[in-house]
Amino acid sequence: ARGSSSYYENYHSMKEIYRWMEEVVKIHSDLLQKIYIGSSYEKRPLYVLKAIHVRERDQTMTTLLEHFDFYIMPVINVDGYEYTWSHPYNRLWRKSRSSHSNSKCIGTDMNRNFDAHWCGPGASHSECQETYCGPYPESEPEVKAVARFIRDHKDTIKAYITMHSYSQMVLFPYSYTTNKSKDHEELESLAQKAAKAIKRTTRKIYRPGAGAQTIYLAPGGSDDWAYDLGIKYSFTFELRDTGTYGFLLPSREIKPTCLEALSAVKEIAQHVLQN
Ligand code: ING
Ligand code: ZN
Repeated sequence: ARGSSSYYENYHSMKEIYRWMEEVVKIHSDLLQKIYIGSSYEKRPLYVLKAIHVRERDQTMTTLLEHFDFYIMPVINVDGYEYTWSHPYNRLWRKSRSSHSNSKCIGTDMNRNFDAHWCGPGASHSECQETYCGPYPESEPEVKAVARFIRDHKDTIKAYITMHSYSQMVLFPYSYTTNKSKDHEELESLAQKAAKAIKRTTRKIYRPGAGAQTIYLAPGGSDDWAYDLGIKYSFTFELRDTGTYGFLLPSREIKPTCLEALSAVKEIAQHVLQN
Protein backbone atom coordinates (compact mmCIF):
# COMPACT_ATOMS: atom_id res chain seq x y z
CA ALA A 1 0.00 0.00 0.00
CA ARG A 2 1.03 3.64 -0.44
CA GLY A 3 2.58 4.76 2.81
CA SER A 4 3.96 1.33 3.69
CA SER A 5 7.75 1.13 3.52
CA SER A 6 7.69 -1.53 0.82
CA TYR A 7 6.01 1.03 -1.43
CA TYR A 8 9.46 2.59 -1.81
CA GLU A 9 11.05 -0.75 -2.66
CA ASN A 10 9.05 -1.29 -5.82
CA TYR A 11 8.56 0.30 -9.22
CA HIS A 12 5.17 1.89 -9.92
CA SER A 13 3.14 2.85 -12.98
CA MET A 14 2.57 6.52 -13.87
CA LYS A 15 -1.03 6.26 -12.65
CA GLU A 16 0.23 5.00 -9.27
CA ILE A 17 2.81 7.83 -9.08
CA TYR A 18 0.09 10.44 -9.77
CA ARG A 19 -2.01 8.95 -6.94
CA TRP A 20 1.04 8.90 -4.66
CA MET A 21 1.71 12.61 -5.35
CA GLU A 22 -1.88 13.46 -4.45
CA GLU A 23 -1.68 11.44 -1.27
CA VAL A 24 1.67 12.78 0.03
CA VAL A 25 0.62 16.40 -0.46
CA LYS A 26 -2.64 15.64 1.33
CA ILE A 27 -0.94 13.87 4.27
CA HIS A 28 1.93 16.39 4.51
CA SER A 29 0.10 19.57 3.52
CA ASP A 30 2.19 21.51 6.09
CA LEU A 31 5.41 20.48 4.27
CA LEU A 32 4.50 19.80 0.65
CA GLN A 33 2.81 21.56 -2.25
CA LYS A 34 2.17 20.20 -5.74
CA ILE A 35 2.89 22.69 -8.52
CA TYR A 36 1.53 22.18 -12.04
CA ILE A 37 4.16 23.32 -14.55
CA GLY A 38 2.64 22.23 -17.86
CA SER A 39 1.51 19.16 -19.76
CA SER A 40 3.23 16.47 -21.81
CA TYR A 41 2.89 15.77 -25.54
CA GLU A 42 0.18 13.23 -24.70
CA LYS A 43 -1.45 15.76 -22.35
CA ARG A 44 -0.46 14.22 -19.02
CA PRO A 45 0.10 16.82 -16.28
CA LEU A 46 3.66 17.69 -15.22
CA TYR A 47 4.13 18.31 -11.52
CA VAL A 48 6.86 19.61 -9.25
CA LEU A 49 6.65 18.99 -5.51
CA LYS A 50 7.82 21.83 -3.29
CA ALA A 51 9.13 20.91 0.19
CA ILE A 52 9.19 23.73 2.72
CA HIS A 53 10.55 23.90 6.25
CA VAL A 54 9.05 22.01 9.14
CA ARG A 55 10.42 20.33 12.29
CA GLU A 56 12.19 17.17 11.24
CA ARG A 57 13.84 14.32 13.10
CA ASP A 58 16.93 14.59 10.92
CA GLN A 59 19.02 17.56 12.17
CA THR A 60 20.87 18.09 8.85
CA MET A 61 17.58 18.05 6.96
CA THR A 62 16.02 20.49 9.48
CA THR A 63 18.89 22.94 8.99
CA LEU A 64 18.79 22.62 5.20
CA LEU A 65 15.02 23.11 5.08
CA GLU A 66 15.35 26.18 7.31
CA HIS A 67 17.46 27.76 4.58
CA PHE A 68 16.18 26.23 1.33
CA ASP A 69 13.02 25.11 -0.37
CA PHE A 70 13.42 21.91 -2.37
CA TYR A 71 11.65 21.45 -5.70
CA ILE A 72 11.36 17.82 -6.77
CA MET A 73 10.04 16.58 -10.09
CA PRO A 74 9.56 12.82 -9.71
CA VAL A 75 9.12 12.14 -13.44
CA ILE A 76 9.80 14.43 -16.41
CA ASN A 77 9.25 11.87 -19.17
CA VAL A 78 5.72 10.94 -18.10
CA ASP A 79 4.68 9.70 -21.58
CA GLY A 80 7.84 7.64 -22.13
CA TYR A 81 7.64 6.17 -18.65
CA GLU A 82 3.98 5.20 -19.08
CA TYR A 83 4.87 3.66 -22.45
CA THR A 84 7.43 1.33 -20.81
CA TRP A 85 4.59 -0.04 -18.63
CA SER A 86 1.87 -0.26 -21.28
CA HIS A 87 4.25 -1.79 -23.85
CA PRO A 88 6.50 -4.10 -21.76
CA TYR A 89 8.31 -5.11 -24.96
CA ASN A 90 9.61 -1.50 -24.94
CA ARG A 91 10.66 -1.59 -21.28
CA LEU A 92 13.84 0.37 -22.15
CA TRP A 93 12.16 3.22 -24.07
CA ARG A 94 14.23 6.38 -23.51
CA LYS A 95 12.79 9.23 -25.55
CA SER A 96 9.63 11.32 -25.36
CA ARG A 97 6.57 10.11 -27.33
CA SER A 98 6.25 13.09 -29.66
CA SER A 99 5.96 13.01 -33.41
CA HIS A 100 7.22 15.94 -35.48
CA SER A 101 6.33 16.71 -39.12
CA ASN A 102 5.96 13.40 -40.97
CA SER A 103 8.67 11.39 -39.31
CA LYS A 104 8.42 7.62 -39.37
CA CYS A 105 9.95 7.43 -35.88
CA ILE A 106 8.62 8.60 -32.53
CA GLY A 107 10.41 10.40 -29.72
CA THR A 108 13.04 13.02 -28.93
CA ASP A 109 15.83 12.59 -26.39
CA MET A 110 14.85 15.15 -23.74
CA ASN A 111 18.44 15.33 -22.52
CA ARG A 112 19.52 16.50 -25.99
CA ASN A 113 16.67 18.99 -26.36
CA PHE A 114 17.79 21.77 -23.98
CA ASP A 115 19.29 24.92 -25.47
CA ALA A 116 22.94 24.20 -24.60
CA HIS A 117 25.02 23.78 -27.80
CA TRP A 118 21.87 22.11 -29.09
CA CYS A 119 22.50 19.18 -31.46
CA GLY A 120 26.25 19.53 -31.66
CA PRO A 121 28.53 16.46 -31.65
CA GLY A 122 27.07 13.75 -29.38
CA ALA A 123 23.47 14.20 -30.54
CA SER A 124 21.65 13.23 -33.73
CA HIS A 125 19.40 15.09 -36.19
CA SER A 126 17.86 11.73 -37.23
CA GLU A 127 14.43 11.07 -35.76
CA CYS A 128 15.05 7.34 -35.44
CA GLN A 129 18.16 7.66 -33.24
CA GLU A 130 18.11 7.30 -29.43
CA THR A 131 19.89 10.68 -29.12
CA TYR A 132 17.60 12.57 -31.53
CA CYS A 133 17.78 16.24 -30.49
CA GLY A 134 14.32 17.18 -31.82
CA PRO A 135 13.51 19.73 -34.57
CA TYR A 136 14.61 22.72 -32.43
CA PRO A 137 15.62 23.44 -28.78
CA GLU A 138 12.74 23.00 -26.29
CA SER A 139 10.56 21.43 -28.99
CA GLU A 140 9.37 18.96 -26.35
CA PRO A 141 6.60 20.37 -24.13
CA GLU A 142 8.15 18.62 -21.08
CA VAL A 143 11.54 20.29 -21.70
CA LYS A 144 9.87 23.63 -22.33
CA ALA A 145 7.90 23.36 -19.07
CA VAL A 146 11.01 22.54 -17.02
CA ALA A 147 13.11 25.24 -18.73
CA ARG A 148 10.37 27.81 -18.15
CA PHE A 149 10.02 26.84 -14.49
CA ILE A 150 13.79 27.16 -13.97
CA ARG A 151 13.99 30.46 -15.90
CA ASP A 152 11.11 31.86 -13.83
CA HIS A 153 12.89 30.89 -10.57
CA LYS A 154 16.48 31.38 -11.69
CA ASP A 155 17.25 34.25 -9.32
CA THR A 156 16.41 32.07 -6.31
CA ILE A 157 17.67 28.67 -7.47
CA LYS A 158 21.00 27.82 -5.82
CA ALA A 159 21.51 24.32 -7.20
CA TYR A 160 20.12 21.92 -9.79
CA ILE A 161 20.45 18.15 -9.74
CA THR A 162 19.10 15.75 -12.36
CA MET A 163 18.96 12.01 -11.70
CA HIS A 164 19.68 9.43 -14.39
CA SER A 165 20.81 5.86 -14.60
CA TYR A 166 23.13 4.11 -14.89
CA SER A 167 26.96 4.27 -14.30
CA GLN A 168 27.44 5.47 -10.69
CA MET A 169 28.81 8.91 -11.43
CA VAL A 170 28.53 12.45 -10.07
CA LEU A 171 28.78 14.62 -13.18
CA PHE A 172 29.02 18.38 -13.59
CA PRO A 173 29.35 20.73 -16.64
CA TYR A 174 30.35 20.56 -19.28
CA SER A 175 28.99 17.64 -21.27
CA TYR A 176 28.69 19.62 -24.53
CA THR A 177 32.42 20.34 -24.69
CA THR A 178 35.60 18.81 -23.30
CA ASN A 179 36.66 22.33 -22.22
CA LYS A 180 36.54 23.04 -18.51
CA SER A 181 33.91 25.41 -17.13
CA LYS A 182 35.05 28.46 -15.16
CA ASP A 183 33.99 26.75 -11.91
CA HIS A 184 35.63 23.43 -12.76
CA GLU A 185 37.86 23.20 -9.68
CA GLU A 186 35.11 23.99 -7.18
CA LEU A 187 32.61 21.67 -8.88
CA GLU A 188 35.17 18.89 -9.08
CA SER A 189 35.95 19.09 -5.38
CA LEU A 190 32.25 19.23 -4.53
CA ALA A 191 31.52 16.21 -6.76
CA GLN A 192 34.33 14.37 -4.94
CA LYS A 193 32.77 15.27 -1.59
CA ALA A 194 29.38 14.02 -2.84
CA ALA A 195 30.94 10.73 -4.00
CA LYS A 196 32.58 10.32 -0.58
CA ALA A 197 29.24 10.89 1.15
CA ILE A 198 27.81 8.09 -1.00
CA LYS A 199 30.68 5.78 -0.09
CA ARG A 200 30.12 6.44 3.64
CA THR A 201 26.42 5.68 3.22
CA THR A 202 26.43 2.41 1.29
CA ARG A 203 30.10 1.72 0.40
CA LYS A 204 29.25 2.18 -3.29
CA ILE A 205 31.83 3.88 -5.51
CA TYR A 206 30.62 6.78 -7.66
CA ARG A 207 33.05 8.48 -10.03
CA PRO A 208 33.11 12.30 -9.96
CA GLY A 209 33.94 14.32 -13.08
CA ALA A 210 32.96 16.71 -15.85
CA GLY A 211 30.41 15.07 -18.17
CA ALA A 212 32.27 15.08 -21.48
CA GLN A 213 35.47 13.80 -19.88
CA THR A 214 33.82 11.20 -17.66
CA ILE A 215 30.88 9.70 -19.56
CA TYR A 216 30.76 11.06 -23.14
CA LEU A 217 30.28 14.20 -25.21
CA ALA A 218 26.58 15.10 -25.04
CA PRO A 219 25.07 18.49 -25.97
CA GLY A 220 21.60 19.75 -25.06
CA GLY A 221 21.60 18.40 -21.50
CA SER A 222 19.68 20.06 -18.69
CA ASP A 223 22.64 20.47 -16.30
CA ASP A 224 24.77 22.32 -18.89
CA TRP A 225 21.79 24.50 -19.76
CA ALA A 226 21.08 25.32 -16.09
CA TYR A 227 24.78 26.06 -15.51
CA ASP A 228 25.01 28.46 -18.47
CA LEU A 229 21.82 30.14 -17.22
CA GLY A 230 23.77 31.01 -14.06
CA ILE A 231 23.05 28.12 -11.68
CA LYS A 232 26.62 27.30 -10.66
CA TYR A 233 25.91 24.15 -8.67
CA SER A 234 24.52 22.01 -11.45
CA PHE A 235 24.91 18.21 -11.42
CA THR A 236 23.83 15.00 -13.08
CA PHE A 237 23.81 11.88 -10.91
CA GLU A 238 24.13 8.63 -12.81
CA LEU A 239 22.70 6.19 -10.27
CA ARG A 240 23.26 2.41 -9.95
CA ASP A 241 24.57 0.16 -11.18
CA THR A 242 27.72 -0.14 -13.32
CA GLY A 243 26.31 -2.64 -15.79
CA THR A 244 25.44 -5.89 -13.99
CA TYR A 245 21.73 -5.11 -14.38
CA GLY A 246 22.15 -1.72 -16.06
CA PHE A 247 18.80 0.01 -16.67
CA LEU A 248 16.96 -3.01 -15.21
CA LEU A 249 18.02 -2.40 -11.62
CA PRO A 250 16.42 -4.93 -9.23
CA SER A 251 13.83 -3.37 -6.95
CA ARG A 252 15.79 -4.44 -3.84
CA GLU A 253 18.37 -1.79 -4.87
CA ILE A 254 15.88 1.11 -5.01
CA LYS A 255 16.05 1.97 -1.31
CA PRO A 256 19.87 1.95 -0.92
CA THR A 257 20.18 3.88 -4.21
CA CYS A 258 17.83 6.56 -2.83
CA LEU A 259 19.72 6.70 0.48
CA GLU A 260 23.09 7.20 -1.19
CA ALA A 261 21.69 9.77 -3.65
CA LEU A 262 20.12 11.68 -0.74
CA SER A 263 23.44 11.74 1.10
CA ALA A 264 25.01 13.35 -1.98
CA VAL A 265 22.17 15.90 -2.27
CA LYS A 266 22.72 16.87 1.38
CA GLU A 267 26.47 17.22 0.84
CA ILE A 268 25.84 19.59 -2.07
CA ALA A 269 23.20 21.57 -0.17
CA GLN A 270 25.51 21.98 2.83
CA HIS A 271 28.27 23.28 0.56
CA VAL A 272 25.86 25.78 -1.01
CA LEU A 273 24.87 26.93 2.48
CA GLN A 274 28.51 27.52 3.42
CA ASN A 275 29.35 29.42 0.21
N1 ING B 1 22.85 9.75 -19.26
C1 ING B 1 22.98 11.11 -19.72
C2 ING B 1 22.53 11.20 -21.18
O1 ING B 1 21.63 11.99 -21.45
C3 ING B 1 24.45 13.11 -19.66
C4 ING B 1 24.39 11.62 -19.58
C5 ING B 1 24.63 13.86 -18.53
C6 ING B 1 24.31 13.78 -20.88
C7 ING B 1 24.65 15.24 -18.59
C8 ING B 1 24.32 15.17 -20.94
C9 ING B 1 24.48 15.89 -19.79
O2 ING B 1 23.07 10.52 -22.05
C10 ING B 1 21.72 9.02 -19.33
N2 ING B 1 21.73 7.82 -18.73
O3 ING B 1 20.73 9.44 -19.88
ZN1 ZN C 1 19.03 9.50 -18.68
